[in-house]
Amino acid sequence: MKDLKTLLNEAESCNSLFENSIRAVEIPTCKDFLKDGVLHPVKFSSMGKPLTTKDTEKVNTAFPKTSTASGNQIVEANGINDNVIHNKRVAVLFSGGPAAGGHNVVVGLKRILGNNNTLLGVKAGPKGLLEGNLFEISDSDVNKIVNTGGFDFLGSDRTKIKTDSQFHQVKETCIKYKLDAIVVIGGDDSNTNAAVLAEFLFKNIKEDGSGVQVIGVPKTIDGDLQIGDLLPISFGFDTATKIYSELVGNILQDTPSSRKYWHFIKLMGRSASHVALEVALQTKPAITLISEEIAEKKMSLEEIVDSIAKVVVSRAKKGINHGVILIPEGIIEFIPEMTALISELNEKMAEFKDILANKEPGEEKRDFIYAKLTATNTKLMATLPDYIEDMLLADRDSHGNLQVSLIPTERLLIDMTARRVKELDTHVKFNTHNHFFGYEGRCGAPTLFDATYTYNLGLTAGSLILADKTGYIASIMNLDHGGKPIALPLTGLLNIERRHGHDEMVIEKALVEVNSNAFKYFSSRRETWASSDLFSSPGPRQLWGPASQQIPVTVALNRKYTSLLFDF
Ligand code: FBP
Repeated sequence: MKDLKTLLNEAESCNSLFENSIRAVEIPTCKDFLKDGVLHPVKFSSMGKPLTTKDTEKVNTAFPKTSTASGNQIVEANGINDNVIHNKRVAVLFSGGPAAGGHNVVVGLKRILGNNNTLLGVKAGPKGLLEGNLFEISDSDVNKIVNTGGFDFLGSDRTKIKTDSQFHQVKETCIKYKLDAIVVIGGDDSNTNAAVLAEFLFKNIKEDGSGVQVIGVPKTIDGDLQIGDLLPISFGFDTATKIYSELVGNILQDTPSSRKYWHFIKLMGRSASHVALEVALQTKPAITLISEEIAEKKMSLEEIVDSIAKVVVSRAKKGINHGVILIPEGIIEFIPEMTALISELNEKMAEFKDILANKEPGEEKRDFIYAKLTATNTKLMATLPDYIEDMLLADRDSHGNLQVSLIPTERLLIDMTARRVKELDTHVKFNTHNHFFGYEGRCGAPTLFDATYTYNLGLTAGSLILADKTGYIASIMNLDHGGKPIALPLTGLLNIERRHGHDEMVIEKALVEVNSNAFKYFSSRRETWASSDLFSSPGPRQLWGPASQQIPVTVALNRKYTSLLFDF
């Protein structure tokens, strides 16, 4: 019999009772990959549907090799691939923010490539690819990481591969490690990078003149990499939103218990409000702001604050001096006057990048930029508190994105709402707390849905490589009946957007649509949720039992599934 200290020591390095139990959970597999119960790679055939955007013609000209090879056709799994070539050397990397289930993509890849091929892990994301920081992944590695959260097995980063010297470095890594393929597990920006790499590595990389295949896998907790039925959701969204829903549900349960606080909760999701909408549908708080609706209705900051304050006052009149308000992380970029300001700031910060690099953050940086802005924007900047101004002037990430997770919008809204509530009714009690739920949700152990989805995405990505495909992103459709492995041509997803002060070909972010089923259902219920406490507290995510099969509510509503459960 082991003593308690020995048992505690043995739990170190991700060996808690929970972690050891989840490793043993069996992962459902799409039937396309199974023959007599044994795992096999699949072959692909065209679904007869090309994928296009408004800029496809220009994209085809810029990406002639991959767009010609794929014909921008969507392909679907079509039978077992008995003809696979062996001895492929495949590298896999994580790119961007972590999302639960990434480890299972690696597990799926390793298992489908089998022992006749080699899987190499790239350490620390795209930067590791540039530096040639790769190692061979073993069976015991994948047995250790299966069903666990995080990206810690490999690490990740946000390096964008864009310069000639970086492309040259990637080529060197491919030659050094004799790579045949690279799998990029990332969001919209990382998959844009995958499209560029696929084109660059298409041929003349190896001695025989052949190229290196590149396959993308759709990851991001933000849920903004989704393409209707073809790519119902990015992985990590389900786990993150269930973790946030548990936390929000707990706070909701506290509010009528302690009866004295309004909680302003900012939820991660850089641009789109999918996370906020999903958590709202799972927990039903008094108020949820949806950035896309604010942009559509052209609501000013003052109007938003006024609408919140009115709910606070009307609940107070019924004796309800508490509530929860959900705020999407990226809201600031959708408020029309702020959109104009941020867009001008982005242009100016790109134009004066070198000068700004030598300016001290704070007053010096602010004064320099103030002088470059239009009068309207200078005036608007001056009305914002310093804690917002400084964050608007913080460095953009390497893809040109404003780092919205650093902007304390929840604090700004509390300050402004408090003033407005006083103007409306001086007797209303308005005690507040602010929270930001973001990093808590990205690395938790994947839900059964994310564990299953990612494993099958890994099987799909590996099959695409063994079928000699390049320039595709793996996907699984029909989540509610069987799951169908498919792949979308990356060039069919690219369109032209203004970034870093100039036009770039990128994958468009999928935003919340105000005419979607999920938004319409939310808007049909929100007044009722605002006027009384009808919240639900969904509790911790389950890996066993009936609740374990639940998929995101927004996905079920938008895809018109007849149940909330996935079925692989
Ligand atoms: P990805 O788009 O790379 O998946 O990252 C999403 C995200 O989690 C956003 O929700 C958030 O704004 C951002 O990453 C935070 O980034 P960082 O980890 O660099 O602080």
